Amino acid sequence: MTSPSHSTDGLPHDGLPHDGLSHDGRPHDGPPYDGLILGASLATLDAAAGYGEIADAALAWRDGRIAWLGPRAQLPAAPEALAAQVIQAEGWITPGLIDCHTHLVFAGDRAREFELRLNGASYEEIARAGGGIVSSVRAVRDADEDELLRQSLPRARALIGDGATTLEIKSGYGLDFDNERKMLRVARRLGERLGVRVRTTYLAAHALPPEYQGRADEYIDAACEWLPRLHAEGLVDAVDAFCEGIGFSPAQTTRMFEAARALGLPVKLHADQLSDLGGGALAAAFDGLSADHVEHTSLDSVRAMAAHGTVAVLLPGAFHVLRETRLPPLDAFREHGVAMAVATDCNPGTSPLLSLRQAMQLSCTHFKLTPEQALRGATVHAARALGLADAGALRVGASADFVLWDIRHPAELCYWLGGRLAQRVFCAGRQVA
Ligand code: DI6
Ligand code: FE
Repeated sequence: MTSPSHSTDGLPHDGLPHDGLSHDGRPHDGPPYDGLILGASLATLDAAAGYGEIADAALAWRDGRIAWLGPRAQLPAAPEALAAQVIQAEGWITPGLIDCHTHLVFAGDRAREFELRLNGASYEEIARAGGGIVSSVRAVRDADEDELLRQSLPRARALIGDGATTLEIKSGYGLDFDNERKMLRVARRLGERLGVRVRTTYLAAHALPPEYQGRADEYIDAACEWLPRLHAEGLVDAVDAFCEGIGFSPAQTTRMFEAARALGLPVKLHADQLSDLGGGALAAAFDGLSADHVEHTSLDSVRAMAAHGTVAVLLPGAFHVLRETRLPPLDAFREHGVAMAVATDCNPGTSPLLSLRQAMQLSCTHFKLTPEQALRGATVHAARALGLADAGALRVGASADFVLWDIRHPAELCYWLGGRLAQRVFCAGRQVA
């Protein structure tokens, strides 16, 4: 963490308003644990490979953190003596899912544009009809903060109901100071309202707003100038850019990243989605947390990412919706030991995807990840892509973020298309769905 900053409601800005983590020292007169869940199998993912299965397990938490886990038969005392809340369970418990790349704060939708496209309209015709990314910018600018929150809440609830306990949320449809700020404030408020961890990412370098047409460098100057002001309000956890022919150049991206580095903020990048501009290597050069999309990433970039520990975030939702055919360099990532995360990219244009489990499913079908790799990609590796040390795996001391699933084997998480598998979702020891 960088400076001690605060969210819109003056809460600590790690995104966990009710985490109970600051209650250390509070005398506990009652049983040692706040909660205990018994009988399910655990997939801890707490080792380099495998699910980390513990059959007929028990998991206990206190003050928002996992306090004990293991086979139920090894519990140190009778369950009722250990926790006030004892839950008898069946099925499997995994770490809470981590959606490490979303644009879920937006207004309106682009369903009509989707329909026009399938009726044969070209991008130019859609743009002339007021569609495309600028239509989302217009809708965000027209909505006040409460309205933007109201429209974003059901999307966040859908992701949480399907097992997500951490949401990364980007700005990038405001494209001016007040509207980027509004988006980031809404992201913080979503975390506070729903009791999940939210990590915000400043993505002013997403698209060129109409008022800066032909003046991209001036726009980047402005976006770099807004960043410290938003950071001072505790609204920014990381910085991202869309480095692409239709986005911003590597030089412009570099300037944005330098502004981030000056504030000690980590960076991530929309890299090599439609063409290879060396985005993977650029993210790595700034010790980036992640390079995302990466369909066109070169072997040089893969090597640079491996050397700097930059995670490759796979976004199969956009790949699917855009009917892309160029696969990310999956074998090279594996060969060079680049961790692969999986995320929804939830956005109104290219990935209107409201289930991280569905993204995992798509990563198996399109990118041939195994179900175990996909689950690791939406937990352990997603945590790394956000710089989170205490989430993503079930282990003593980690945040008590976990999901009880109505399944017989973890592969089912990637097997079913749709449906409701999450029975209970806990974030920092509190039930959030
Ligand atoms: N890549 C994407 O997939 C989204 N943004 C980006 O840089 C698309 C955003 C949109 O079309 O609204
Ligand atoms: Fe994206």
